[in-house]
Amino acid sequence: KVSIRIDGIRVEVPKDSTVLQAARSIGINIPTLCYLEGVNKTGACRMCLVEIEGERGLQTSCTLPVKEDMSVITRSRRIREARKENMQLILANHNSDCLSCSKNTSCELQKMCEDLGMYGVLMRMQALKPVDDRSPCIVRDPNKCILCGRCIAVCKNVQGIGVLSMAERGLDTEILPAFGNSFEEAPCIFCGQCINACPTAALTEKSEIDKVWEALEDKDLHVVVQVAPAVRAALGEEFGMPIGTSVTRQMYTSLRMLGFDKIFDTNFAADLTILEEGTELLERIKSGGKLPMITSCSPGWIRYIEIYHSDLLEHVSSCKSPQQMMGSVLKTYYAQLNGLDPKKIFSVSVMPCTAKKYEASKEEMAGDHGRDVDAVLTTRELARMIKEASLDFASLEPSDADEIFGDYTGAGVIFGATGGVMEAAIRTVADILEGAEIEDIEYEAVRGLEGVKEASVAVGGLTVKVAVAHGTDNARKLLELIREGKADYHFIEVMACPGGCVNGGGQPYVSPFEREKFNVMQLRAGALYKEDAELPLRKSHLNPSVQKLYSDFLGKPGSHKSHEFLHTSYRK
Ligand code: HC1
Ligand code: SF4
Repeated sequence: KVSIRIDGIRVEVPKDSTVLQAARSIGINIPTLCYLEGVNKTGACRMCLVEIEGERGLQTSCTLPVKEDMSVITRSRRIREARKENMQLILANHNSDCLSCSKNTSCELQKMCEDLGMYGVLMRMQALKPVDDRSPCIVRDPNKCILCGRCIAVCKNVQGIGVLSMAERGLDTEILPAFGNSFEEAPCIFCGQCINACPTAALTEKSEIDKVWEALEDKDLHVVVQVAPAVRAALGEEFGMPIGTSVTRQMYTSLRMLGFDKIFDTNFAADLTILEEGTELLERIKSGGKLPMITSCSPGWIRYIEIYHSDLLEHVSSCKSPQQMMGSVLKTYYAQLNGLDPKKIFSVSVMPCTAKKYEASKEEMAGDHGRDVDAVLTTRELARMIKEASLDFASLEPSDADEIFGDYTGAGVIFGATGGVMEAAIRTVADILEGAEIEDIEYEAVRGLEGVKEASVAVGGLTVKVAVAHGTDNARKLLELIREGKADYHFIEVMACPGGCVNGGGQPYVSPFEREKFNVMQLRAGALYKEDAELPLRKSHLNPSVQKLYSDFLGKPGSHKSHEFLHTSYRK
């Protein structure tokens, strides 16, 4: 420990702290736009300036290590003026059209202007630079970028990808994919982690809200919606509810009030995925197929392995993701069942993810019926639609999803947290291997936020070895083990985003202060595990509606029809 003084207050902090961290530990929230705990540590924005007694210049507290007995001053006329001057420089290069900006009221720059009292400062940029909306998922507006570097840091240090960098100099400086490429060419995996790290609206998802409103208003279309597991664990945050509040049944009501004809749940398709994937795994084990088999539900992850490790693609399960399985089943079986023309069904999904927009647009995710999924909204976009429709979300009466594609088990719910797909798979595979109903179904070893998790489960005379990775940099570690022949696992779960879908690139924005105060991933995951524990059925193969889909339409898991509608192939 080191003892220092901050504005005259004695404080003891760990010796590897920065002055910024020390100040925050006693409730002095020194302002900063570039620092993001665990992600980005720079002195780029120069808002966190402090004085050190006995030293001359102002220093950036985010990069300044504490020293025994140092005396820090965080507020003085000099500091206030310097911060304001720096803010003026930022604003001279920022399109401050706050009222019509998608980050209005959740923008860190806006809030900091208010905190600093930047009243009466004229904010007008000279000339606007072109906005890059060439990718299917991410829009980059250089006129909103304040060059904080958080997006560069999360892409490189957290995801291990590194497609973003600073280009040009002086007033022309921009952060963008190398050589001015589009995100698609970069190549970016569309995980959207950079969007979540951005303090302003320089990076946002490509909105499909208008497309969905248009479909909802088209009397000729039958508009169905599915909602991903992780959405329910975070949507409430957009309406002021605490992080970790589950809003499943209010969410269904809101979708009905928005005008969707049927409300379905991706959790149903998650159960379906377990049957297909579990069957594929057992088949690979029995017949000496490629092992370890790796999950295929996270589209950011699929794009990552397709682009960066395509030599290992044979390890990936051929299952489409639950989003796409649901889309495909709705335009075939559901259409048949209800005498609907698949071309008149407009299928929407609500996802915690930006890469799902790309997944739904892939050529291989369509058939005679057209696209499996016609439009993908992020959790944030759904919240915006609810606000546009003036619904008082918190006071909506809870209701249920529609039969039969709204029926699910606890195994489907936990897909949204890292380790959840694996746990769901083990619950089913273990019962099949054991030939009996196993009662103890909480597989704690695959839960939690460790980067790479391992477990082995002894069932039916076989020891099934599994591993789980979340965040592509952790996935890379497992891929390297496979390449070196050192990965003797049967099954690996990979999710592109750290924490899994609960922390997807389409989830509600969390401010840096909330990130420091709460374990956001754990709280959101907790909401899913709680819902799982409260459900009467918690194993995918026990879902009676999935059983009905097999008996009426698909035959059995892994059948010819399943392969036609529920499986896919990959791009080398
Ligand atoms: Fe996910 Fe999935 S869990 S990928 O993380 O397999 O996005 O929530 O919908 O498709 O079910 C995301 C979440 C989601 C799929 C499922
Ligand atoms: Fe990097 Fe992901 Fe952002 Fe693409 S979406 S630039 S891969 S952080």
